[in-house]
Amino acid sequence: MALVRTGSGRAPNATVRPKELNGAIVTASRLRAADDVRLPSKKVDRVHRIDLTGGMTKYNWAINGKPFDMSDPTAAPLVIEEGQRVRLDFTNRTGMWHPMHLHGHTYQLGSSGPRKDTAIVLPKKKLSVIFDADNPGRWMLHCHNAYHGEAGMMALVAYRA
Ligand SMILES: [Cu+2]
Repeated sequence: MALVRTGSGRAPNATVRPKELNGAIVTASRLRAADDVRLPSKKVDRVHRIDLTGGMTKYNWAINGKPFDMSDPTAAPLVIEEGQRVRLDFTNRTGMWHPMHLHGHTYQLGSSGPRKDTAIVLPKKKLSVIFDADNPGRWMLHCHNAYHGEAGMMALVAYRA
């Protein structure tokens, strides 16, 4: 437990239990995209498998078994093309949570789930997300646990020129 001061007032007793902690935890699977942001139904043009790999002992966090190479960042991009409907199939092969973040886009969880730019992939679980390739460029896909990202759990998503 920690105490964060944002103004005046007395610190609560160290045994305090905020009543919010007794509520239900809302997970993404219980959320739906609002009508005006839900992706229209469309055939998927490109699928990339994203296996989250590595572990705490060797600290060899990576994607598809290969740590991102900072000295050669464009060496092995996940290629997409403008206009494509893209699906990323995450499989977390590790024993830790990984909040996977894609720059430049928001993806949708399933056919009607929430639009997000970061989604937690639980240990030993799979998660598929879809997005429309509507923002040409080169974008990082990475674990938002910065220690994992810096260790190598990153990839480059690149539009074909
Ligand atoms: Cu991670």
